[in-house]
Amino acid sequence: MAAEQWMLQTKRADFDEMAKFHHISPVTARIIRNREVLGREAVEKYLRGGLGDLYSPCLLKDMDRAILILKEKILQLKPIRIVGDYDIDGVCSTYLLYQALKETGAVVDYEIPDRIKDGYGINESIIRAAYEDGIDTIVTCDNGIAAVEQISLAKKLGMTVIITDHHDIRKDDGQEMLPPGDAIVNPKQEACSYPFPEICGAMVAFKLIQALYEAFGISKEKSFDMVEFAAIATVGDVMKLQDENRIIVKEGLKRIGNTKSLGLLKLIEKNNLDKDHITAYQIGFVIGPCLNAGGRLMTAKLALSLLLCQDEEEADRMAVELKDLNDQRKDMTKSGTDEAVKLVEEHFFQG
Ligand SMILES: [Mn+2]
Repeated sequence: MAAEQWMLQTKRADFDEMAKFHHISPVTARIIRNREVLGREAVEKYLRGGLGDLYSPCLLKDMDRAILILKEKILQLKPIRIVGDYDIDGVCSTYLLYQALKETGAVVDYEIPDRIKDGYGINESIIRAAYEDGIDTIVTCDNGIAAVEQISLAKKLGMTVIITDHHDIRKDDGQEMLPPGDAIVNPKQEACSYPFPEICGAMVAFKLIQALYEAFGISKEKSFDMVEFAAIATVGDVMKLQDENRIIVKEGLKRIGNTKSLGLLKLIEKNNLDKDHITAYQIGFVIGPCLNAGGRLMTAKLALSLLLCQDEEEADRMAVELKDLNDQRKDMTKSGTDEAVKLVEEHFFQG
């Protein structure tokens, strides 16, 4: 096996002094410097950052509004519907919000849009169904920011809409095109001064949960109990592992073995992984694809049922089913690749 090659770019900095100050080797100091982590505080956070170093949820624009509205709706027992998405970030966001809202005593359910049938994100049929079901408030996660017409319809029908998302905002002639939500929590907004906007949808949801728990006097520790799902989504949605993302992934991986989700433990077990030593690689290439197999609506709903499941036998059955679905998808990809290689060879490389 070829040895790894590490390139050490030389930059003008006093590595020895830095190493001494942070109690690290000069080589580590140099690597950190080369990763553009600058300043003593940033370096310390990089090395020893923990959950206490996460940014305050209040730094997100509209967070206070979102919490004010949600708290009132929860206390009035108004029916709330979470609308997620069916990739890994959407599934984790939905799971997080659903668990947290239930914790606060909310009347809540969830829905995942059918991307193949209705296109990406929240759509008109979901809005109409929510209206017919007597839903008072819709909370989106990992989607919603682009749904200008759909949210307008929901408003016209008299519903309250809270948007939580992390996707880029569409612009028309340099103007941001924002949907008419009652609160829009998305760090990509121009008017939002959140220090690190490169977070995934589940992280935005996690921030909302932290603020909500504070409003309900629920301990911060309770929100930390769910950190593994923000970590799984951060890796699965391929976010840069810097700043806050690095902390959440580090802490999430540490805590995954103690997860409250029986379904997640079953999925780890069925894939023959060691729950106490899960790596980012295993999240990205084993656990993630199982929660996301084929990117189909059915799988997303099954994944959510698995994560929420509290029955041992049922969880076992669903974990096996998701693993099988992922194995099938892998086989299909493999035979598709083989087929493509064969085609190219026959058509272009005939001797
Ligand atoms: Mn996402």
